[in-house]
Amino acid sequence: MTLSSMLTATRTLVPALVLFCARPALAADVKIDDPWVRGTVVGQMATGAFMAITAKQGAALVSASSPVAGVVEIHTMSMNNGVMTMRPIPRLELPAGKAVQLAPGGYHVMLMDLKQPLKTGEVVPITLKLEGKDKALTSVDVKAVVRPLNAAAPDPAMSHHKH
Ligand SMILES: [Cu+2]
Repeated sequence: MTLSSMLTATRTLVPALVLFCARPALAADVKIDDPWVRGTVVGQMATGAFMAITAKQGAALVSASSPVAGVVEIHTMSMNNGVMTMRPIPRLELPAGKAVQLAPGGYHVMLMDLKQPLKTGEVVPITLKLEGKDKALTSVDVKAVVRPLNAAAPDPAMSHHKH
């Protein structure tokens, strides 16, 4: 049995109720900061979701899903021969106590097969599936706010500027 088929089997066997009950315990252990999604225009099929994830005990982000997207992947972005390319990764390690940044130009949750345009100010529900140190899978619900298409890297200071 491969690791991925084992994970699939685990996912299928764990009743939703158990995930629900496990959430309050995990909520204290995983902190999601500033989740947002880059807005899209009509006809655009994909966009990125960004946030900072801190797992107190250490964990790994193994998958994600959202009702607005047919396919959701975890991506990394890097420079290859001077070209920015992104590719899916099977898991994103979250070292204990360290804030892992999902930000433009780097790691992101890729929302693909979008069912409708995402307008500024809308809230996009995203469910993150995390694997704990004990290999147990838990879901964390995130509400990501849609920011304008041209939004750059998250800068919390920006929102406090008054012009
Ligand atoms: Cu991507």
